[in-house]
Amino acid sequence: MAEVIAYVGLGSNLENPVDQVSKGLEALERLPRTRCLARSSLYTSPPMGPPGQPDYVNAVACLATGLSALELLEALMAVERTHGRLRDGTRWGPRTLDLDILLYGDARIDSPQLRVPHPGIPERPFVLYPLAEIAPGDLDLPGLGSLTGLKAGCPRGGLNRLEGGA
Ligand code: PH2
Ligand code: MG
Ligand code: MG
Repeated sequence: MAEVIAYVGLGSNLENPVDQVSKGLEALERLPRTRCLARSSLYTSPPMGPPGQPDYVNAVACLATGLSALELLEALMAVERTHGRLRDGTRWGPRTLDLDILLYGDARIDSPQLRVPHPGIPERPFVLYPLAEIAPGDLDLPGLGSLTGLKAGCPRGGLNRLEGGA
């Protein structure tokens, strides 16, 4: 299969989030049939979702991958499990490491396992700003419009770039 450019969002707010996201970025470099083309800085962001959970550390990576979207999803879930990710069913609850496929080439996927582009992108500064840091030019997100336009409609809301990066 030809390589596809995919963007992956990383997030953590438990058990040393900077370390979780840094190690998560390293794990992406080791995925089969996949090259990591770019990684954003690390950012801190207030939690979106249930209150009373710690702030998040977030980042975005750009991959060139020969994996299908579902193969990539499986591989990302395997990495989450090695980071001790437990799924107790709480929506948007705290997590050691979350790896989300944001974009997979120009694909639009709406299946029970996977929705691409990730439907939360327009309202998530912790995705839009790191994505804009590494995306070449003004990216068009299938069905969602331009990255510049999406960013203009989404205030940073407490998002902070961490010095030193990943
Ligand atoms: N991820 C969530 C829920 N809430 N909030 C922030 N700031 N960053 C995240 O990555 C995040 C979140 C569900 O995946
Ligand atoms: Mg997520
Ligand atoms: Mg997820």
